Amino acid sequence: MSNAGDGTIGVGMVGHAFMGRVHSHAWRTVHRFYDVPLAPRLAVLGGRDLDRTKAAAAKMGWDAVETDWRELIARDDVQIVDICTPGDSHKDIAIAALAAGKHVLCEKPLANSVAEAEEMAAAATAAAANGQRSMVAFNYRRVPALALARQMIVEGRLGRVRHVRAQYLQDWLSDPTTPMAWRLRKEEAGSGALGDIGAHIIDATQFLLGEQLTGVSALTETFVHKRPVAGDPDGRLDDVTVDDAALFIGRFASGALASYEATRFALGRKNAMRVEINGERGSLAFDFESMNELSFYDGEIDDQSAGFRRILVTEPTHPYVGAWWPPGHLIGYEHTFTHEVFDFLTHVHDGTDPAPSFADGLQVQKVLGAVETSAGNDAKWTPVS
Ligand code: SOE
Repeated sequence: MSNAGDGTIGVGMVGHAFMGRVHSHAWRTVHRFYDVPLAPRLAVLGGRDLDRTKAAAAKMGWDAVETDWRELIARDDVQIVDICTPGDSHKDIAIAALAAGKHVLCEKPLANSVAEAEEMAAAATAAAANGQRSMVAFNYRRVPALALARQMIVEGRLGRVRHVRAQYLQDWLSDPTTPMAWRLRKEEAGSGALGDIGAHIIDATQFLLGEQLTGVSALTETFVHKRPVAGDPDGRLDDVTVDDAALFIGRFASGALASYEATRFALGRKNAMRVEINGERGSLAFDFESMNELSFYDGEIDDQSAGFRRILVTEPTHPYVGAWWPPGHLIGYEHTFTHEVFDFLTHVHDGTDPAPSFADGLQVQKVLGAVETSAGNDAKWTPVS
């Protein structure tokens, strides 16, 4: 679906903080590096404050602004709605955009509850019958090294998977004087480290294995219960109402066992999204802080040379890499979002359904819900349902 048949498609993005900035970079660059069937036009930026949204639009290259997302959705120059807001608005914006005939890209996690995610998945399924596409922005699936890992697993290089070990370690909240933020309020974020970064490793591991978690046992903890409100002259403290860290174990449908850790208190770890997978014939290990590398242990090699070897995932034949630089020149975090919008635009043009779908986002939400239920019941084993 492109307006005026000129091979372009209008994007309206709601939210212009961190995710808005990196999504804007993706929409600006994708057709300058990939042969996309539809070139995105950065038509409208949505934000609550007019002056701040105008400044953000000027800086990030958006043509117009709206301070009411309902007006943004209604515009004829918008065919794709990109949701880059906190989770408490995802459902209302996505369902309204789908009802208005738009395609929808929604940041993770899909919603703040299973019930909301169920409504969104149902709306997306109905809209797909009308040719509308929707996708959840779990960008780590589009790190070339993890896309390669998925290919290797599909090719059988690991054989049957027995262990999944995933961590997402950050430390930006380790200092108790770090002020309150929307990510620390349950009514806005839904949960803390669990939904913010735990969602990423749940989606990434289900993507890598091509199957779903069926049950979990979990612990969560809030280490700092009150934080200063930025700019408050009286030094007012506000309540942190989400988890600071989540640890859980899980079982996949195939019987593979999994362990997960999500925390924003791992002092010294800045964005260490890590996955290790052990199969009967091989193992793979990845650390986002070395995002252009994938470690592979080939169990088929049984001589003195056996050991983990580093694959530098920068060859033009590696997933997504060919559009960028010569081997060894590396890419970064922002490139994974360009990969994401490239795939989304291709699916919109081809009339096929992107992944992760809203149904995939619902599955992640069900795992998040099971983790919270288990953690609230002394780590009781809890089915994902
Ligand atoms: C958390 O700080 C955060 O910004 C997440 O919200 C993003 O999804 C992740 O990619 C980087 O860290």
